[in-house]
Amino acid sequence: MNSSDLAAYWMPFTANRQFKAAPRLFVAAEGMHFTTDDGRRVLDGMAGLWCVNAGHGRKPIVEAIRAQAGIMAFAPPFQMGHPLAFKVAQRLKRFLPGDLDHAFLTNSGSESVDTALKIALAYHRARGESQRRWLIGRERGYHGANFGGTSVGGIAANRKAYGNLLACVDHLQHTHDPEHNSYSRGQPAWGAHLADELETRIVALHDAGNIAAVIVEPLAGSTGVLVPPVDYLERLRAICDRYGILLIFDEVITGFGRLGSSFACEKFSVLPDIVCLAKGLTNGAVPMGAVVVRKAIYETVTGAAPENAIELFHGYTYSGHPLASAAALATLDLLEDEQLFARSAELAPYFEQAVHSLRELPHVIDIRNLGLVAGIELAPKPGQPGARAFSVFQRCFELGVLIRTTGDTIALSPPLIISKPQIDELIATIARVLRELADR
Ligand code: PXG
Repeated sequence: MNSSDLAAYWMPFTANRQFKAAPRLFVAAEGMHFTTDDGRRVLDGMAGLWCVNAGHGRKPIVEAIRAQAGIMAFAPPFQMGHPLAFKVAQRLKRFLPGDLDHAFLTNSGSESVDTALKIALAYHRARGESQRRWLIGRERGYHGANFGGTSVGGIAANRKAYGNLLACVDHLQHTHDPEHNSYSRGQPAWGAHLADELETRIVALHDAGNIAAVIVEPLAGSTGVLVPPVDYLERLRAICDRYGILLIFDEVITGFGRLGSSFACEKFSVLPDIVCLAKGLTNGAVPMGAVVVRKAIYETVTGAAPENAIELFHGYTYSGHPLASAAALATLDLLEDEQLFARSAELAPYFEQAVHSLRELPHVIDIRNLGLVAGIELAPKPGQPGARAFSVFQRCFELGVLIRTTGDTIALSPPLIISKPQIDELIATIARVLRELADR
């Protein structure tokens, strides 16, 4: 494609002018690899964008989408239904712990987050506590790109162009302190006390009776992989319980096997009130998200409306889209049939050893990991934040390996089907590039 072919598309979260001057295009994908437009195979160290957990081009998913496209590609989701959407919700209920029993279907993580925030507000209103309007996020959190998610999100660059955002939003501190928890393997021992700020500052300032919900990523992905300290999520849960505040886990990245368990809430044995899902739900093959809520939330919101009335004025034309539903059902079957959550857990110690082997390499200042996700933080170039990691990304791509960088952190999140030799290749390529760039 020449530069005039590229001009019209305004690319998301991309340096458009830089990209269009030197484009990187994928045209095919299978298993652990993408193929570029010039025919090179690239090892996928990122599961696409944290979503292709079962690997690319998986036949059962492809076939399910193909078949459903021929049977019925669309059915109206409001006041009508089709069986597959109900089956997806039923399957999610089986996958998730406790009484997380009811799923609202969306088309992305961003829509899941905004849906979850609305459900939290509607729930308190249905209980006669409509003054509970404050939504509490966390610094460095990423909850998608819509207005609600941007508001509770804590990444400055994502917020600064967009004015005041939602009014009643506050943020907890993030959990990373290089002095105390750098180079942790798995969960850092330090930092549980940071959850107490919910009580000592946020509840003290706004009053619990005004707070609707707290939303966190159990493991913060986008900001550069921040692993929750031991006992941190447990403390958040306890404080929320004490004050009737809903706890929302944004599991858009941590769901579907990424942490070596089905979901983070299961891994950490902390039951949230609402879970946001997307990405791995369909293996990235068709856009789909879900918001799974505990029984009491569904029953309270639906129970507060008259029998024949719409209970929640919210939804999307493509909620529970037939192709997405078909892809989700095939994906959930595949994850189960191939026991990919267990595989992720089995590979995790090997992956941990491999990523921590980068510790002594040039520019590395921290390494963090859990399950099959890792962050390798590099010292920024003076005055050019993000530039160093981006040059590592570009060189790895030339050498046939896809990594993701965010700020100056390299994020790794390979498909759960990765083999040990492929983990070695991924890490060896990063090591080679860091050595090459030692003086730059
Ligand atoms: N919540 C979380 C925790 C996410 O990671 C979203 C919500 C939004 O999902 P959608 O499907 O609306 O994009 C995400 C998305 C990165 C990166 O650089 C991560 C995401 C998106 C784009 C880039 O790590 N995660």
